[in-house]
This record gives sequence, C-alpha cells and structure tokens, in this order.
Amino acid sequence: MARVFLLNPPSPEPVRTPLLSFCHLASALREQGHAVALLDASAPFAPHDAPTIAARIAAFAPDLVGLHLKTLHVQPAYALAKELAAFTLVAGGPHATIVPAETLAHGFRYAIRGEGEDALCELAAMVDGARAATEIAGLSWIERGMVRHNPERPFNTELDRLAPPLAALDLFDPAWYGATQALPPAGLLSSRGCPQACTFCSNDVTGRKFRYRSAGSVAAEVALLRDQFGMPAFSFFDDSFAVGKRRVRELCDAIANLGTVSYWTCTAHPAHLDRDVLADMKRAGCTGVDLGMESADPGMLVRIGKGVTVERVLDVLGWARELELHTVVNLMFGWPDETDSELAATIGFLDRAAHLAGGFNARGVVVPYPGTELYEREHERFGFTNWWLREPPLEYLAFPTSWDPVEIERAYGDDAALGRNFFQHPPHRVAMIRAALAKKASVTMAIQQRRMEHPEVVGVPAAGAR
Ligand code: B12
Ligand code: SF4
Repeated sequence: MARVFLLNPPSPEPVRTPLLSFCHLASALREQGHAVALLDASAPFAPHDAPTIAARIAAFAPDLVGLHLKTLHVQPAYALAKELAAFTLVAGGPHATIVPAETLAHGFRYAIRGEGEDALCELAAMVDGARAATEIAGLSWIERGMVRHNPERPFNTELDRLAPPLAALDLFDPAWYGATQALPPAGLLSSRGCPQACTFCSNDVTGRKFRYRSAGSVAAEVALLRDQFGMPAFSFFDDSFAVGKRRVRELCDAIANLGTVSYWTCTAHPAHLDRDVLADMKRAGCTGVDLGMESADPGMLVRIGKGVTVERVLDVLGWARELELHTVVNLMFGWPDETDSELAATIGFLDRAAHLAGGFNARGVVVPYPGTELYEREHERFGFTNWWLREPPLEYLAFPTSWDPVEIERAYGDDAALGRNFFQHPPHRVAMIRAALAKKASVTMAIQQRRMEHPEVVGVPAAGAR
C-alpha cells in the first residue's frame, strides 16, 4: 500500500480550520488501505519554513507528496515545490485543475485535474503497481520529458459513496490552529457543482453539473458533528446550496428531524430562493445566507451571466428579513468596461438594500481567475496573461473574524486587486471603487449597530462572518 503525504502550502491568508478537501482526500486514501499523513502549513501556528516542512515529510517516507494549489498563492507554492524536489510531487486543487501543464513545469511529476478522491487513490494504486498512469482519468503527467494529459474524469455523481470526511480529522494537529482539542472543519458539502454560468466564477473543480448527496447521508454527517463536537455552528460549503426546491425540503426535514437544533449558514443563488425554501431552511437551523448578486446594474447582470434581477434580490432579502434570517449580499466592483453609471447603480444599491440586508461582503474588486470566461475573453486586451506568475502575489487583508465594527472597518477598507487595476479603469473610477469599499463597510457597520439595538427585528448573525 502506498504512503501519501498531503501538504497545504503556507499562504498569506491563513486557513483556521482543517481543510475540507484534505479530509475528503485523506479519508478516501485510508479507505483504500493507503497510509496518510498531512500538514496544513496554511494554518496560523503550523510550521511554515521549507526545511521544517521537508523534514516532516521525509520522516514519513512517502511515495507521493500532494500539494493543494490555489491561484492566488501559487508562487510561494512553486517556490516550496523547488525545495521539495527530492519527493515525487502531485499537484491538485483549483489551480492544478485549470493549468495542469504549468504545475508540471514547476517541479510536479503529476497533476490531478478536478475532484481528487478517486484519481488520487488510483495514483496511489499505480505506485503499488496495480494501475498504469494511462488508465487514470483526469491525470496529467510527464513521460520521457513530454507532458501527457489523460481524458477528463467525469464529475462524481455518486457523492453518497464518498468516504466520510470526518474520519480523517485525527490527522490534523489542533495546535496548528491554536487549539488544544480536535477541531471540526468549518463546513461540509451537501452538493457539488452549480448550474449557473457566471462569467467570472472559478469553480472548475466542481463544475457546472449539479450533483447532490441524499438527505440521510448529509444528516448523518451533521449528527456526527453533533456527537463529536457538541454541535458547533457550521457552513455548507456548496457552490450553490438551494438548487432544487424538493431536494432542499428533504434535506431540511432530515436535519430538523435530528432532534437537536443545529445552526448553519450557506451560499445560495437568489434565483433558487423563495419564501418557502427560506422557511424550510430556517426550520432546519439556518441562521444566515450569503447571496451572490455581484452587480446591481441590470445590463451588467446580463453581461456577467448572473441570471438574476435586482428586484428578485430585493424580494429574497425581504423574505429573509421576515423570517429573521441573516443575509450577506455579495457585490463586486470594477468589471471590464464598467461605466460610472453602472458602478453607481451598485453603490446606490447599498443604500437601497440597507433596510433589508444583514450586511455586505468584504472586499469585492473583480479578479480575472484563469479558466473563467472573463479571463479568456479579456487577458490579451488588458495585457494580464498569466498574471498569477508575472505579478507579485495579491496581498489581501484577512477576512473579518467577527461583526465587530472595528473588525469590519479593518477588513473592508482595502482590496489588493484595486491597486492591480486589472481592467485599466481611469483614476476617477478607481477612486469611486475605493469609496464604494468604504461605503460597504459603513453600511454594514450601520446594519450591525441596528442589529445590536434591535436583535428581534434584524435576525441573528451568520456563524463565521466572511
Ligand atoms: C470553503 C472555501 C473556503 C474556506 C476553506 C475552509 C476550509 N477549512 O476548508 C476559506 C474561507 C478558508 C477559503 C479561503 C479562500 N478561498 Co476558498 N473556497 C471555498 C469553497 C467554497 C469550497 C471549498 C471546498 O471544500 N470544495 C469542495 C472540495 C471537494 O473541492 P476542492 O477543495 O477543490 O478539493 C477537491 C479537488 O480540488 C482536489 N484537490 C484539492 N486539493 C488537492 C490536493 C491534491 C494533492 C490532489 C491530488 C487533489 C486535490 O480534490 C478535492 C476533493 O475532490 C470553494 C469553492 C469550491 N467550489 O470548491 C472556494 C475556492 C476554493 N476558494 C477560492 C479562493 C480564491 C479563496 C481565497 C484565496 C479567498 C480570496 N482571497 O479571495 C482564500 C484562500 C485561503 C487559503 N489560504 O487557501 C477559489 C479558488 C480559485 C482558484 N482558482 O484558486 C474557490 C474555487 C472559489 C471560487 N469559485 O472562486 N475558501
Ligand atoms: S452562482 Fe456562484 S457558484 Fe454558481 S456559477 Fe455563479 S458564482 Fe459560480
């Protein structure tokens, strides 16, 4: 049986809970009998320096070392890969899915595109001599100096047969997160994929094909969280939680029937939410919903393929408020060719929605992630081809950790992508965007103030503000 070491590289944006994708990957490998160790070097108190990381890995004597790669943090990850040249490196995660050949040019022997559970198990089986590389769908690799890409792996449509992610929690050292006892991942998945087609969305791993777990399987995981951790609040990390009214009702019934209240939040597309769906969610313990809206200009909403209207968002906010569900509306600024009046429409929406919304997202300057329609269409025109390799990494301030006004002001005040100005907005528009970020903070703070004064009217805050 193979020995696999999973490494989440250090990153300037620390992750404070066990990485859910590693829970899934490690559980899948163990279920097949492989030995697994891991290091979440992105956690605030985990070792971050290359020699210590290399020593940890060497002590495990792995056959494969798998790194999780995200676009924003790929430069330090590639630099680390150089230091780990003695090991057989496998790249995975969103960035490896989009540009596998790039990872192979940076010291990785293999890259796994898309969902990794089955593919990594097959790669581990290859190490054991039970498989050939050519048989592993979704694998890219180097053979005699040539890059080879096997055909795509179809999306996993049988999510109920995934190994239970919580079974791998013992591999995460609580001290990495400043804790003394095991921490749960901050979320779980009831589905993967999203049927919408937003031009800016970098969800290549989970894709546009919506797949979901049975209500019973999700409820069993929630029950396990309750039994092991005394039911902490959690989030559904689904791309788009509320797809399918009947599915959501069944899922909410199953969670509500667990007998104890569980508090959770999710991200949903406003087109999938109506009063009944929100009421079902509330009944099952939902306290807050993150809504993707992105622009409040009707023409821009069409251009970015958002598939929603301003009126619909206002309706959803109204229903959520009636039900005392906390809402966070996600808005972005600085789209390519965004005019002053289109931008003003979004800024104006902050005031228009302030009496209904629970808050607005931190940051929000548009970033053209590779693989998105936005990137493909615009990178030559604006000259940002391969920006993640050519430019210094974007240095974001950490997301707010609470709804404390001081914390909100700190985290909302700036956005690293504004200085980069990908879409070459003129100085007066950059200034408008900067003012819009500050306005998001002040409107969100005013809502927070109102909530503290009248908690009965505004609803309870979402767990783990983001
Ligand atoms: C939850 C979440 C978070 C949580 C993570 C909490 C946790 N402890 O797990 C938090 C809030 C911390 C977070 C932070 C960020 N996130 Co985030 N996040 C997500 C979200 C919504 C779900 C992640 C998830 O669990 N997915 C489900 C699993 C099954 O998919 P997966 O993580 O991709 O893992 C699978 C495969 O990629 C592969 N795989 C993953 N790693 C590896 C490693 C190896 C070796 C192999 C072989 C395979 C493999 O197998 C896994 C299982 O199938 C995704 C959206 C999405 N659809 O995935 C965004 C997403 C991953 N995040 C994204 C971004 C940009 C960020 C931030 C950089 C935010 C920012 N600054 O803008 C930070 C980075 C933090 C960091 N240091 O890594 C982007 C990444 C885009 C990209 N091209 O890199 C995504 C795709 C959102 C989006 N559509 O834009 N995030
Ligand atoms: S609704 Fe959200 S997850 Fe779905 S494509 Fe749009 S941005 Fe991506």
